[in-house]
Amino acid sequence: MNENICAISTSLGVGAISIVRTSGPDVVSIVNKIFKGNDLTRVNTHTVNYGFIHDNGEIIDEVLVMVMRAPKTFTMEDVVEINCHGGIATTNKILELLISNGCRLAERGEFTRKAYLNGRIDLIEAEGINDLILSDTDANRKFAVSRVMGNLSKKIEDNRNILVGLQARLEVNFDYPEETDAEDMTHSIVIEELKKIEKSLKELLSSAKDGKIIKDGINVAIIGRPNVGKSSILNHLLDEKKAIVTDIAGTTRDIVEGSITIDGIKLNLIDTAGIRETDDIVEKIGVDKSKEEALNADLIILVLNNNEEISQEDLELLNINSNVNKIVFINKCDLDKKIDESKLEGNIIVRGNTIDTYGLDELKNKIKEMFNLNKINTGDYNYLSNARQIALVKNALESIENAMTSVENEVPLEMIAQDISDAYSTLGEIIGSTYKDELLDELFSKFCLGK
Ligand SMILES: Nc1nc2c(ncn2[C@@H]2O[C@H](COP(=O)(O)OP(=O)(O)OP(=O)(O)O)[C@@H](O)[C@H]2O)c(=O)[nH]1
Ligand SMILES: [Mg+2]
Repeated sequence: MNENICAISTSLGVGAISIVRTSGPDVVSIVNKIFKGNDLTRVNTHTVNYGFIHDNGEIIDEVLVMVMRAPKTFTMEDVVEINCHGGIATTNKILELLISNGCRLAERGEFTRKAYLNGRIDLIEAEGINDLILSDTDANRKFAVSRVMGNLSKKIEDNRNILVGLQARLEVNFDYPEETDAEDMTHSIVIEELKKIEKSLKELLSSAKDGKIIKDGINVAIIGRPNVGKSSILNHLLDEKKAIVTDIAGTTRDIVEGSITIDGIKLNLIDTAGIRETDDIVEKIGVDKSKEEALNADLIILVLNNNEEISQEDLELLNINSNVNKIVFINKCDLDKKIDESKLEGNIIVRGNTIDTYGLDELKNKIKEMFNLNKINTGDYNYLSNARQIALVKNALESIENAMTSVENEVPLEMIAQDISDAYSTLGEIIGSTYKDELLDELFSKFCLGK
């Protein structure tokens, strides 16, 4: 923890400016050794200092150096950041000089890890920081910022506070049963408190899917028989000629992917090979892949041809994955209608074509409705954001439900206290009030270098 670390915090490439960051007890004097300008060991904290980085007198670059003394820094240690000219050679040279003067190259996420271990941020906030860096849509950015600002942490803390209050009140009763001033904890008081937590945790779990949609987007598999216009629909939605379109059935052999955003949410569009019985080995592999995509998607767009009767294959595709949202897009509506829509009863249907944009806006609107994108976007963004958090909330909920069952069965309150304490510590793991080194290694290994 007390080591002096350094890393290039901007992405390494050609750019106007790079930032090399250092953190640790001696970084001010280390940087001072390679800096020509004011004596950095004597400047005020949180100042920007103009000067030069040199290597035994040879000028390496003209720089601005930010000196930030502990504790009001990101890591709560002394932090010095060097703003140098961008480009690979200069930035690497400065990093090299820092290492030869006593810094160690930081591991992935090590600055954030220090910030967490020094108590400046909790684990949810740390994860939020990385998600913010990786966010590629506006919704994702808002979602990550909300966690960086501690909103989800507060929700978890609120529940922990109820639990700790409950524990304290129970303990007074166990320790001083004769104390007449102490509130007599009845089963009904305990159950009321537990119900509040149960409700809050259930809400967190049920809204986690919205968090996943914001973070990962919606995987949309466009499936159907050959030649119905799947690739044309993909191209239309992407507004680019990404997939090859011909009138030869079986044109698309492999999956073709692209993404668009609707209301700030990413749709990962997957165009697939037309599904049919075939002896062609390559096409068969493509067809198998199509079926696999249909099984893994969040939404299937089944494309049918308005100009053809519904075939047995179409009906089979209609039931390919009953667990997933589905929209039937009847394409080629510019041609004569031969399709018998009565066979599609009970399905969400959108009609359109890919000659003009007729139907595509409606398709997007249906997706918005189906996944409640308006609500997700106007929500509080306090969603659980990864499998770790979800698993822990599930465990905590299990302990709460065990406690509730025990209360209902009039089990002595002393025995219920253990479940309450388990729920409390499990919720603590989410924010990282307790942790294991392996967890931190795994979590921070996904971070960018220099963060
Ligand atoms: N009239 C009409 N033709 C269309 C429409 N959409 C696509 N087509 C034509 O239908 C043919 C097949 O289109 P594709 O987009 O390649 O169809 P696909 O479903 O991807 O076909 P495979 O890749 O073979 O499975 C092409 O000749 C397109 O120009 C439409 O809305 N109206
Ligand atoms: Mg195609």
